[in-house]
Amino acid sequence: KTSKMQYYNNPMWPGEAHSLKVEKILYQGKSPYQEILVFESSTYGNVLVLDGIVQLTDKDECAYQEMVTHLPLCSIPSPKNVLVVGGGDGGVLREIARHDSVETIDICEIDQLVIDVCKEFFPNLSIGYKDPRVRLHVGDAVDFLRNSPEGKYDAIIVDSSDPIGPAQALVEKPFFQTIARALKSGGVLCNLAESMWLHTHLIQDMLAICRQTFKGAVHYAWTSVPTYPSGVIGFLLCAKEGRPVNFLTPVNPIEKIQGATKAGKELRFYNSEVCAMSFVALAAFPFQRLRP
Ligand code: AAT
Repeated sequence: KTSKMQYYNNPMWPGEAHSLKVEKILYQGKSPYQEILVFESSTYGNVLVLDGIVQLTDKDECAYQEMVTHLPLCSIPSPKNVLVVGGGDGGVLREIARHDSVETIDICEIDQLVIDVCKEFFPNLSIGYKDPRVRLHVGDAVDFLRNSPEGKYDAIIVDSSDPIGPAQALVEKPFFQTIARALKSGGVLCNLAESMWLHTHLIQDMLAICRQTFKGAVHYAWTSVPTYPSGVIGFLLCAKEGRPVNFLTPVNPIEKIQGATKAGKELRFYNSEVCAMSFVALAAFPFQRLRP
């Protein structure tokens, strides 16, 4: 029922839209937080859409989930306690489970309906919930982090939606402060950080907040995800002071983790070279150069 004008009027990317051919609508519903749509596309497999925005597709989810997970987890020697914010589909859980050193995986997703719908239509992602280390918390991540013990996590991965709707508070300074508090010294954060083509100012604001909040290191990485607006997505990598962290050269490379890339469960996108490449600064978007 959405009109053409609405498609070109999303305030996050005014004047543009990306289209995928729909073969079949698989699910349409409304939770207390958002509108949820799942359809089968002709070229990208099943697609999850929240409030009119593509969150993932079977074809290119690997790029996003592998990067958002392994960029932080490979940057610390032996991650044990990990928290996922958002990520109700389970794809990030699936990727964290590749790390043998991990003992607990907490996930705080606001919307139970996203979890249920993904269990039905995205079995390759929701398989992440089958790992016995996973503990699911359904609720707002802002409250969850406010109440979480100080210094609990080695890594926090913020896999949340765009900052309009339930994820609005997740780009503001108080939220980053609660993340820093919940991290161990030398712990790391990987936060979804939008497109450098579309959200230059938002990224600069988030970088400024993070540079005040995380004294270890703050870096911007980006990768290609064809079904996200402008075809790229960025990540903010932040380290709490306490141990030197070099995000560009993994101290815990995925290639050396036993069982991480077992036959039949190979990674499809991330490796240590892709990691190094993702931090390369572009002349037009010199996010890394603001502070060495
Ligand atoms: N891995 C798929 C990618 C996502 S899903 C983002 C998830 O964050 C959604 O399931 C949403 O319900 C959840 N979420 C949003 N706000 C909160 C909150 N305050 N607390 C907990 N969970 C939340 C992201 C795709 C990015 C799209 C880029 N354009």
